[in-house]
Amino acid sequence: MANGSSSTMSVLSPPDFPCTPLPRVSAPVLEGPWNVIDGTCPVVISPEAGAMSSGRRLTPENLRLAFGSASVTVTVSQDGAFRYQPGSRAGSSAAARRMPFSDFATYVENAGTDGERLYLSQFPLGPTSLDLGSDVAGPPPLPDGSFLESTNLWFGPAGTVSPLHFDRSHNFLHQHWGRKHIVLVDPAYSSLLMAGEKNSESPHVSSLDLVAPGPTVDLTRLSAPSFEAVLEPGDVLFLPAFWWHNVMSLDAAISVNYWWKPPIADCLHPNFFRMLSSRAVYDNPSVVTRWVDVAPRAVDTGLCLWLVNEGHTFGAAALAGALVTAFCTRVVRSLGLADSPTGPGVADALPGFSQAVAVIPALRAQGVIDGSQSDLLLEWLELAEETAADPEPRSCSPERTTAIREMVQRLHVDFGGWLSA
Ligand SMILES: O=C(O)CCC(=O)C(=O)O
Repeated sequence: MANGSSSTMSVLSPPDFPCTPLPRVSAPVLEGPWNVIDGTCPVVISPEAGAMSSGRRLTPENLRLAFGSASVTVTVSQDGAFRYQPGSRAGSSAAARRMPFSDFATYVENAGTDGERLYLSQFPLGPTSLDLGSDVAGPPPLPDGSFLESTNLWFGPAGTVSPLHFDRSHNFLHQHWGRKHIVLVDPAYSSLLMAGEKNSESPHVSSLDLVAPGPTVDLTRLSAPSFEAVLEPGDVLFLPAFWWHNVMSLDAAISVNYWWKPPIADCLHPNFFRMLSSRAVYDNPSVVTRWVDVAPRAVDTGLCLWLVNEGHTFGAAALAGALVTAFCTRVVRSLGLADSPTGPGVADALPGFSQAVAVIPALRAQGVIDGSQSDLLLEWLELAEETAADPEPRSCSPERTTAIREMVQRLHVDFGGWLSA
């Protein structure tokens, strides 16, 4: 197994699921990186490929000059692993400390590899925060029609670990200084990775802890095939949305990452469908457009039809169920039928589920829908409740798949004009 780690870092490789080295592009990519990148496959792009915009790489000295003694908030870990803590921002641990950047840089350069560790993680860069200057190497060009959502700095000592998690954005992780060991797991194996509860703050975080004392990344704890790479200075990792990753700094390291919204076609994974069946989507199906780019479609029954035709029955059913529930809830409100439910258990129920069911006879009585349309909406509300209750996306039997496809088609034909987020 590839292991470019310094003597104090180690990686244990499992006998059953050996790590595969990540593909690497080193030959010049004259026609741009998107001729060699597939939006669903991770790849490392070497500096010789010439994919980055030209410019200098960041060094600890550059950062000292840029930040000076400005106060920064760094996160603190007792064993080097910066585990997600509910209530804190993504990727951080509960413990945080404010200190002058210059003190932090001195700490990074002198830190040992065990005991307490500090990390300046996911520090947003840009004109409204700290701008490092236009002569710093920028990201490779994004695909046409895509725009950067955020740019972040990661600076910490050797032995720092960002434990196994996924993000819902596409990512270029550019290594400026030092090396990082990356483990990646295909989202197809999500059910083996012990993801956080889907309605929690951390559905994107695995409770499988790969960090062993040493510091060591212990891949024998992983019951899924994985890819690995050591990012050297100048390397750029294309990390597709929804891929699981564990990142360990082998040296004092500086990286900058660039996140952008992925097209929905790159996101057809169980961990995305699981999010589609979460309460956030039932509350407001249009939230999906904050996560992924659904263009040229909208969040409507046409998108559900597309999903089911692509073979993603669970995702199609989850989204269609959310659209029907949201539609019925809107009607309840506009007809002034809503009484605000309170009491034990209400917060756990799907938003407006019982009210949504109650509105259907009213619509029928007013002649807005006929009997078979009323049955269809009721069937959808039941399916919505069932899908939302599933902790994991289920694969459906062929009969069930056919039945759901027919239900989606009927929904699209009968209610397509009404049901959009
Ligand atoms: O470099 C790190 O520590 C983590 C980076 C990461 O998780 C990301 O870019 O998504």
